[in-house]
Amino acid sequence: MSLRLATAGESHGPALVAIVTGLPAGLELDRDAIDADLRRRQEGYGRSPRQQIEQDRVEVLAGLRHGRTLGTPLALVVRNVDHKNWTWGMSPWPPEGEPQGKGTKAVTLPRPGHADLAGVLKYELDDVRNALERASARHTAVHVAAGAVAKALLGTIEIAVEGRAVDEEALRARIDAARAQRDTVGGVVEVRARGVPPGLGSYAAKEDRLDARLAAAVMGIQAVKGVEIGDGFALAGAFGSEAHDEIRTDRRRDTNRAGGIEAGVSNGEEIVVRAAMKPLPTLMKPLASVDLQSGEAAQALVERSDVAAVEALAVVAEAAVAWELARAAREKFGGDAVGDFVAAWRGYVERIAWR
Ligand code: EPS
Repeated sequence: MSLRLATAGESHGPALVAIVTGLPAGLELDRDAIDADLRRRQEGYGRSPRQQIEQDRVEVLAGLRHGRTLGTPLALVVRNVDHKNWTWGMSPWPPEGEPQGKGTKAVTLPRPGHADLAGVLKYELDDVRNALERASARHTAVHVAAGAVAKALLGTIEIAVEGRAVDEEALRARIDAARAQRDTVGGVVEVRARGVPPGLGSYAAKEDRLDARLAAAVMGIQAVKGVEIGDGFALAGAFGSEAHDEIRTDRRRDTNRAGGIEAGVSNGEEIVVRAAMKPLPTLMKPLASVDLQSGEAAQALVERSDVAAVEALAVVAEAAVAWELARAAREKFGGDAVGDFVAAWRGYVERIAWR
């Protein structure tokens, strides 16, 4: 049984869309819980005025009846309220009438660090907007909605996932300093998953390894440049005697340097994933670039943007980790109905006597 996610949507287009397949039937979803995660993603310190325009809410178009999944594809939508200012500029069909609102002029000033230059070269675009709209982290909203569904599934087998920004106070001071200098900053987030039984993921093939899958899921989030599991990079400088988590007679550990994963398989300890986010590439004091139309030196595009989105990343990374753990749990415990899924999990944790 395999959980799959497909998404679509541009930052200033009509809506963001996700289709989730592979959910068991009978899973109870809570609209308020999904919307609460969407709100958490929007609330972080240092966000752009865009977050006052958007009031992200999930709509469900298919796969759910009276709050329970049908075991059929689940279709989720998050509307872009700001689209009302871009109806001409981001019209899916050739726009009618005079150009009006935002996005009417082609963008030709690629920002170092964004998708702009690689996008126009790769896809033969004459407007940077055609690259940046999909590359935008706006799109993470719908991943958070899907992550909330994954967390509901994980909740049935007593797994809880939580993300947070590391050193929040220092981070906020850095954000204030960056804003004053019309600059941007990044930061580090950490996601912890409690209650993960031993045995999710597999060492049988590298693409099955849970750490590889979590790293890919988190690295796939906009602006993430580094991911570590447990003590990660610090382990490279440690002696073996300082690096591993000794096994007690009850098969648990007193330390968790491995971050809950050994040989690509969960070991029953808390899973700990950290991600490093680079500073955002839209600077109000722009970096050097080229005007793609004239070929002349120019300053990069300046448009409304965030100073930092680290606190948002904590929520998005939480969703990504939850998604990947839910996928691994579906593979291990299967089941067409949620009761089958839970029964398989219960039988397994009883067999290995794990609590
Ligand atoms: C983003 C640029 C900004 C961010 C956006 C991501 O958008 P805008 O230019 O419309 O202000 O606010 O993030 C979101 C809209 C969001 O909901 O997270 C970018 O270039 O990646």
